[in-house]
Amino acid sequence: MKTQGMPLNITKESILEDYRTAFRSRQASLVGRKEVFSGKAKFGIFGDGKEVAQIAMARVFRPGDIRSGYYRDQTFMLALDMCTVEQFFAQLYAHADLAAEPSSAGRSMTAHFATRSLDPDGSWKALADMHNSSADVSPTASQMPRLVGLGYASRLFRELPELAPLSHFSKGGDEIAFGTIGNASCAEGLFWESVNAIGVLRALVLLSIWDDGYGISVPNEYQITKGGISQALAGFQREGDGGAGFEIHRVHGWDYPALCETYVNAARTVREERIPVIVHVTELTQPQGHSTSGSHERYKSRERLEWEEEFDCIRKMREWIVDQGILGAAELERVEAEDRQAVLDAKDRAWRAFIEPIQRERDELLVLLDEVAEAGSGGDAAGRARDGLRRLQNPLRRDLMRTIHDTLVVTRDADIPVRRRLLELNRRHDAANRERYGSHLHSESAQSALTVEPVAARYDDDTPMVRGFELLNRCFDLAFERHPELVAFGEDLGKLGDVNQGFAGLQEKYGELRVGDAGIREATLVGQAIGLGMRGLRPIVEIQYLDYLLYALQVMSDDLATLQYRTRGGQKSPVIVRTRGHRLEGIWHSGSPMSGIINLVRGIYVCVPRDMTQAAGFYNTMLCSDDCALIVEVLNGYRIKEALPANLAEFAVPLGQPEVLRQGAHVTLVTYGACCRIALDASAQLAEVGIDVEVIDVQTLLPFDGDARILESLRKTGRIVFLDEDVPGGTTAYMMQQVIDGQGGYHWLDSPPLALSAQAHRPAYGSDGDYWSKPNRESIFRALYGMMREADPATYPELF
Ligand SMILES: Cc1ncc(C[n+]2csc(CCOP(=O)(O)OP(=O)(O)O)c2C)c(N)n1
Repeated sequence: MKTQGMPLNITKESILEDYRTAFRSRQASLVGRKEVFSGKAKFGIFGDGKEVAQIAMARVFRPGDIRSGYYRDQTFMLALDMCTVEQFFAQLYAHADLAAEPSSAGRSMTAHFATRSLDPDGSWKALADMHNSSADVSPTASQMPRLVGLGYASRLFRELPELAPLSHFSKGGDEIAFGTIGNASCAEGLFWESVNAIGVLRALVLLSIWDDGYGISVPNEYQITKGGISQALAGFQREGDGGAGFEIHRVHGWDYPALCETYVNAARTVREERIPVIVHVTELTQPQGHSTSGSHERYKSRERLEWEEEFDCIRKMREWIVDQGILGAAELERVEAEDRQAVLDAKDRAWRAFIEPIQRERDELLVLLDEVAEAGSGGDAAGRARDGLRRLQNPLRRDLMRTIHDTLVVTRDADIPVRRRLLELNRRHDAANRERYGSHLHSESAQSALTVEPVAARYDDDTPMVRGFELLNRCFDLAFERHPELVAFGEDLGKLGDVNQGFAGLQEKYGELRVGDAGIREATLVGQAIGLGMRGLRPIVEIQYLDYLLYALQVMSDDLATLQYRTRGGQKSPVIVRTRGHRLEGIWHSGSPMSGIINLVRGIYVCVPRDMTQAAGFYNTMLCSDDCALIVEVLNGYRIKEALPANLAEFAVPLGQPEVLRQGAHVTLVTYGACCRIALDASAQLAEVGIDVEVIDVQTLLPFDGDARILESLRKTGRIVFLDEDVPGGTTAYMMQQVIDGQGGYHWLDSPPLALSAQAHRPAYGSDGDYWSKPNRESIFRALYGMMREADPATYPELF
C-alpha cells in the first residue's frame, strides 16, 4: 500500500505542526503509562495509534463545533487546545482542582475529556465562538445518543427563525457535531439506534469510527456482521446527491494525506450539503494495548504485532514527511527531542501542581502531630501514625485523614490543647474534601431549581373546570410562547398531540420542529434531548409510558444525571423528561418502578405530581431553572376535571416541599402521585371509625422534603405509614429512610413505622388483577386500622 502525495492545499508548516502534535501525543501516552506503573496514577487509557487520523479530523473542526467522543481522542483534544499536555497529566493524577484539570476536576479517570461550556457562575459561555467537547462517559457507545441532539441542534438553529437571536449558541446552524467511537462499541444497540436517528433527523454529524480490529481482546469478526462496520452500515449510504442517508468513507488510519482529504470532503458534505457523514478509519493500531490493565501480547499474534509496528501511524507519517522532502530525518529527530522533553516537562509541572498542595497540608498536620508526641499523648501509637505519614513519598489527602483519625482515637483520654486544633483541622479537611468531591450533583447556579420562587395557583370566581389534559395543553401552549428555545418531541407527540392530547394542536401552531413526532427509540430520544440542551435549547422529551423509561434509564443515569457532577459544573443540559405512569392496566402499562429510577438518576430531580395542576406547576418551575428533571404524570388523571388556575403561566410548584392534603391527629400517611387519591379515599372511611389521618403528598421524590415537613406531622401523630405502588422495599423504604433515619423521625414513633406497597410481582391485567396487585382503599384501611388497634385495642375492636 502506498500513501498519496501532498494533500489539497496544506502548507508544509502546518504538516509539520500536525506531526509534532501527533508525536507529542504519542509521547504523552508513553510517559503516561510509565506514570501508572510507577504508582503515581491509578489507571491509564491512551490514544496511541489513533494520532494521525485525529490531527486530520482536527483540521476541519471549527469554533462552534462540538465533539461527542470517547477515551481515545487525546490527540484531537491536544491538537485543538481543548486539552493541554499538562492538563492531560493532571487528569491522570486525578488532580481535583479545576484550574489544573478543567475537564472534570479529578472526578473522571484519564482521557475523559470536556470543555467548559459554563462560566463559574453556571451561566453559558458563547459556545458559537469556542471549540467544544461534550463531557465523556465510560460506558461504550453512550456518547452516541447525545450526538443525535448535538447534531440536530444545528438544524433547529438554521430552520427556526425564532432562534436567530441566540447567536452565542450558533451562527446560522452550520456547526458540526463530531462523533467518535471504537469499532467494537459499534456492536452496541445505542450505536445503531443513534445512527438511525441521525439519518432520520438529518442531523449535522460527522461520525468517525476508530477501527483497530479489536474490542480489548475480541476481534471484529465476533463484534460485527461481515467483520467490518462500514460493510455492515452500507444500507445507510445515500444514493445520489441530496438523497436521504449518510455519506460513508473508508480510509486507512496511517495515511495522512488520504485522511486530510477525506476529512475535508466529509466536513464539506456535512456543512454544505447538510448530510451526515461516517468516516470509517481502518488499519489503526494500539501500540500499548487497550489500557494499563493488561497486555495485548496475550491476544494478538506475532504477525499482527509486527504489522502494527510497521503500520504505526506516526512512523508512516514520518516516512511520508521525509519522502516528500518536507523535513529531513536529522531535523525531525531534533524537533522530536524537543517535543519529548516538552512532554516530560509538562508531566513534571502537572505532578508538582498536584502533589505540592497535599505536601503542604501534610506539613501543617505534622506540626500538630509533633506537638501531640511532645505532649507524650497517645503513646507509641501516636508516634507511629505520625512517622508513617512523614515517610509516605506521595501522600494523599486520604492518608492525612486516616492519620488524624488514628491520632484522635489514641489520644482520646488526653486533655491537651493540640487535640482541639487537630479536631478543627479534621473538620476543615473533611469539609473541603466533601466539597471537592461532592459538589454539583445538581445546578449550583442562580437558576437552580431549588431557588425558583414558588407561585401559588390563583383562582378567579369564574374559574373554569377543565379536564387534566386540557390544563396541561394550555400550560404547554403558554410555555412555547414564553420560551422560543423550547422544543418538545416524542412518540405520537406531534400530529396526534401525544396519546393523551397534552400537545394537541400545538404542532399546527408552533411547527414540526418545535412540536415533533419521533421514532420509537427511548434511549436516543433522551440522548437527543441531552444534546439539544447542551447546545442551549430547552427540550421536553416525552417517554410515552413510565414502563418504557427503562430503555432510556441508562442514558439518563450515565449521561444526564452525571453531567453537572462529572464536569464540576462545567456543562449542563436542562432537559425535562416527561412521562406518565402508575395506574393503568397490565404488566407493561401500570408499573411504578420508582425506586429503580430514583436510585439511578441522582442528579436529576424527580417530580411525581398527583394531578395535572401540580404537573403544570412543575413544568413552570423547571422551565425557570437550569436543572434537569423527570416529571411523572398520573396516567389515569387526564380526563378528571380540575380548576384552571388564572395564573397558569406563572404558577410554580417548589421542589422538595410536601403538601398536606388532609389534616389529622392519629396517623401520618405519606404518599405521592396516583396514590394520593386512594389515600384520601381510605382516610375518609377511616374517619368514620374515628381514625383521623393526616395525608401528605411528598410531590417530589428527589429532592425529598427539604424542610422536614413530614417530621412535623409525625411529631403530632406519633405514627407513620408510607404508601405507594412500587415494589415492597422500594420507594416506601426510601421514604422511610428519609424520615425515620434522615429526619430523626424514630424519636417520635409510638408504633412501628409501616410501608404499604404493591406486590413484588408485576401488576396483573384487568381491574381484579390491579386490585390484588396494588394497594387500594381497603388494604390501606386495614393496615391503618391494624396499627391503631395494636396501640389501643379497646377503642378499635377486631373488625376483620
Ligand atoms: C457498556 C460497557 N461495556 C463494557 C465496557 C468495558 N470496555 C471498555 S473499552 C472496551 C472495548 C471497546 O473497544 P472499541 O470500541 O473497539 O474501542 P477501543 O478501546 O479499541 O478504541 C470495553 C469492552 C464498557 N466500558 N462499557
